[in-house]
Amino acid sequence: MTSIAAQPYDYELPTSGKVALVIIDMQRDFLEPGGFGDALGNDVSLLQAIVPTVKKLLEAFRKLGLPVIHTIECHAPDLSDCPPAKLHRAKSGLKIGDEGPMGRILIAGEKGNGIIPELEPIEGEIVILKPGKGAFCRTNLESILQEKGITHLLFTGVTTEVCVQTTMREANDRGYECLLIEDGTESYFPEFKQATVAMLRAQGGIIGWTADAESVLRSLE
Ligand code: C5J
Repeated sequence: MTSIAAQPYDYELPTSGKVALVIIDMQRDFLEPGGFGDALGNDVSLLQAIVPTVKKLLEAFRKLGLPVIHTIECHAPDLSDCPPAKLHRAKSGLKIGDEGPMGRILIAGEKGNGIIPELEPIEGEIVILKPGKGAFCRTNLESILQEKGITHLLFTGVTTEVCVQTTMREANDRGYECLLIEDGTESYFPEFKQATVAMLRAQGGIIGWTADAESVLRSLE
């Protein structure tokens, strides 16, 4: 077993096959103009910074034959899986299901809802379609992890304080050993990212560990 130099202390890696890279919601809807993030009034260009790092991690996992899990925040075209509380939350701009420049906002199968081309999943990788912020909510993620014997999850993606943090908390409560890759996650609000990193690893790693991509990559070599 090797370890990753992490905070608040080193993270022990299990034997290969039990660790997975989780890439949360790297979708056009959050990273490109005309999608959901843009409709909520955010500067989506801020999220582009992590694309090369996530790509590097993805390529390393692929090369080593380690499992990769992609998530996509989306809803059915009839919005039957979108609670009114989520649908009516935004006060202005395009809402979930509205027609936007990249198709209907946050609707499965629309161009804007897809994962950005640089990180497109390949055959054999797990893709979780999720209607909530957390990837365990109304999905089969937990049974997939159990079936594959995955116990350790390394998190990347967007946004740090919403879908990434929610999923990491859900995973922690289910007994998974979670690590957030700091330069592989981003927020529309730099101060929220910073606060999330600090709160996850506070109190002896109450939710998990954090480390940079280089430390992760070095330990996988
Ligand atoms: C949000 C996400 N922020 N992927 N989704 O609505 O973080």
